[in-house]
Amino acid sequence: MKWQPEAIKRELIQAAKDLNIDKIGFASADPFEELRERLLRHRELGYESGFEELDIEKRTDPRKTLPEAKTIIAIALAYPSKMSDPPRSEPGKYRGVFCRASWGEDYHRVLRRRLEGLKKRLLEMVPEAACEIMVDTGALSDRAVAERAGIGWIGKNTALITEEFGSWVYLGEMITDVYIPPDTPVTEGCGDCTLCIDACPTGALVAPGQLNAQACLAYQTQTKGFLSPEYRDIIGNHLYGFDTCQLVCPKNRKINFTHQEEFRPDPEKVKPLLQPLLTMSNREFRKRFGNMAGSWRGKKPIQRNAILALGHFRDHTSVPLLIQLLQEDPRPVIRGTAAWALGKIGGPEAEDALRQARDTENDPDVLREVDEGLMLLKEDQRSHNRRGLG
Ligand code: B12
Ligand code: SF4
Repeated sequence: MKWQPEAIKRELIQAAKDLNIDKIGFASADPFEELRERLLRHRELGYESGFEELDIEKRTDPRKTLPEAKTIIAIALAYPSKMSDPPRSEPGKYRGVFCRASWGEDYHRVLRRRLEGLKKRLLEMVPEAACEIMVDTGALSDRAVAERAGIGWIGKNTALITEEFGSWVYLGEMITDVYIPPDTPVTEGCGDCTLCIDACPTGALVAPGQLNAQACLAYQTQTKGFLSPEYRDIIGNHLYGFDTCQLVCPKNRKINFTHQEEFRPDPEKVKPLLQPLLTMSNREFRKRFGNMAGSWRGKKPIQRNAILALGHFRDHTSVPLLIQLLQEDPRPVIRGTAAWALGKIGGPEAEDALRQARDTENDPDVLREVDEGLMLLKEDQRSHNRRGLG
């Protein structure tokens, strides 16, 4: 039997329900002309993160991936925004946080499994169909696809926002050469609201719907080198990703869907104690965090951010550990960041260790951080004296 396009669509919508997919939409596979212009401007302005596909033609023309492409099937899966029983940060037991998009099992795997389920159903109907699945790491803009497929609309914070789940959704798609009637985009918008733009601590939302990714803290938590000084105080205890522009959004108010079991957070993993992170072996890291989306950049950025967080909390109990890192860690980024945190925390042991490092350290980047640490200590002492505490 030959399936008609409308019937294929109906069957896939039913399959999506059976597969526990929260939203499904269908879009034509025509090139994304407006997006191409937007991406070119974005690149010229230096707003890219470097994590995007480089080839703009490939990013905007599905046929560069699948030459006979006719349809893109877009899906969205809701993830939780709240933890039921979050562990508390307390002196000596301070904790870091992973963003919500890193809660539970890595969403790339989860969405891919769901899309494989849809592909199987499509192949039962059209055995000769060609299909290409993408989740995040594919060439296309998942948001632009989801918008065209009527899954939601793009907010001023650049997120794809759905009516039911707010922006707490992951996106994925499957390009196919099978024609399926497309859906129409949603017309809702932000109206006069500018809460996300006002709340962004670095001004990364340079215009409605336009993000300078280089200034976005979500990006900055994922870099592998030293964190630029301007972000060190605002990064707080964020170990991976950043949610502020979604947390302030009224479209996300009271939205917390926990029905996707894979995304339920393990509180000890997504809000882990900071100090134990610093001495973790690669093996321990992979075992504990390897199945989370937030582990994709490896152990070093997480450890660097954990050190910054200890500095942020001024956790005196972490001084011996930070001194050990400053003296022994083979990675300059870790030694240097430890020096900065020691300067931030202060105290005689921290000062001695920094002075000693001044004589023993050879790496120029680390030496710069040691000097910065000593300067922070001096500033702190001066302000103590001014307040009559010295
Ligand atoms: C690179 C990247 C990043 C970079 C840059 C993000 C960015 N906004 O450009 C960094 C590391 C900063 C990042 C952060 C995050 N990311 Co990210 N990221 C991506 C990735 C791989 C590519 C995005 C990209 O090409 N950006 C360039 C911009 C120009 O394109 P775009 O955002 O895709 O689409 C824009 C255009 O379509 C444009 N547009 C089109 N028409 C029009 C019309 C008008 C009038 C306007 C104004 C704009 C406009 O607006 C869209 C939104 O910016 C996608 C996966 C993918 N393959 O698409 C995930 C993705 C966008 N990220 C995702 C998530 C969850 C996040 C974080 C929430 C994670 C976190 N908590 O830290 C944050 C959110 C920060 C933010 N406000 O964007 C989800 C978003 C889901 C959703 N509901 O929107 C995606 C889709 C991954 C997925 N498959 O689920 N990310
Ligand atoms: S906070 Fe306001 S402006 Fe920003 S995305 Fe949400 S509704 Fe739009």
